[in-house]
Amino acid sequence: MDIGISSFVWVSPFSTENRDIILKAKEIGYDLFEVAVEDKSLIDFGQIKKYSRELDIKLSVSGAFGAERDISSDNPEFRKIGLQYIKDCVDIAHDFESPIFGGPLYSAVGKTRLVSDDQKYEERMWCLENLAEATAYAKSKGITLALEPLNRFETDMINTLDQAADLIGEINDKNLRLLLDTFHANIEEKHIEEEILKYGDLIVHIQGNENDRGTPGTGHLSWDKIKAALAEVNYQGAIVLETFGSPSKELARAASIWRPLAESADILAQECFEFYYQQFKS
Ligand code: LER
Repeated sequence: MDIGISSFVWVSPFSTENRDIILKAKEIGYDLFEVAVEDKSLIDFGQIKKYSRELDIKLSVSGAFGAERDISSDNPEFRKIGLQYIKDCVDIAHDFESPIFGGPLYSAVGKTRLVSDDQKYEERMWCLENLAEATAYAKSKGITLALEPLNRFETDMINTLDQAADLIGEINDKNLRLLLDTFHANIEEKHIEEEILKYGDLIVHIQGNENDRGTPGTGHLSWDKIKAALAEVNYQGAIVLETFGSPSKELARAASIWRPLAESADILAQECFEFYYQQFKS
């Protein structure tokens, strides 16, 4: 199992100027660096790819879905922008030789409303229409989209793996699969390990976050049960730390990160590596 770390731990938004954090991740011992794509214009993707190859560290790609990148929006322009953003990130993943592009593809982070059944249905139809096109595009590039349930405080659409599996089932394409973020699952699932056993064949990427989004292994997640369940389903993907060392423009209010979650990003990165390595690689 590859162990990785998200650019979000150190910076938001990630830019070419921050490329030294890739070196930090490599020096700590991570196998993989996850580039959170907030603003494409800030990133020289060719340079980042070249640098990661020189360092011999893998890359994965995650999305930042703000209000204007919403394939379920009642604003057709935002749906169009959201679909194009997913396609652009698929191209980036292809260029980076990342097998996946992951995130809450289905809606904007922070969109939480009590809406009528009719509106929910209409938004789901827009979502499915665009998700089908995005999945077909990802398939054409050999990339798998990894759909991430978020907790109820960050989305009103897909909170559980059951709901995600239903949406994936409606598209019914092997290039649309599941991203398990254990921070969100800790809020929405009764037993994370049982959901892993239930959907192990759909889970292609894991963001292994603690219950407080602090250092993994220091909170109350049942990591031994998670490890055993991943072994039982023969999980072959990566596990990546995704927490926020600094508020993200796209996700700030939604992710509600209002205090430091560790002594420093560097200490969090080091301590997470030590935990991940002991838990998942030794
Ligand atoms: C936000 O809480 C989150 O987990 C991110 O992966 C969403 O893009």
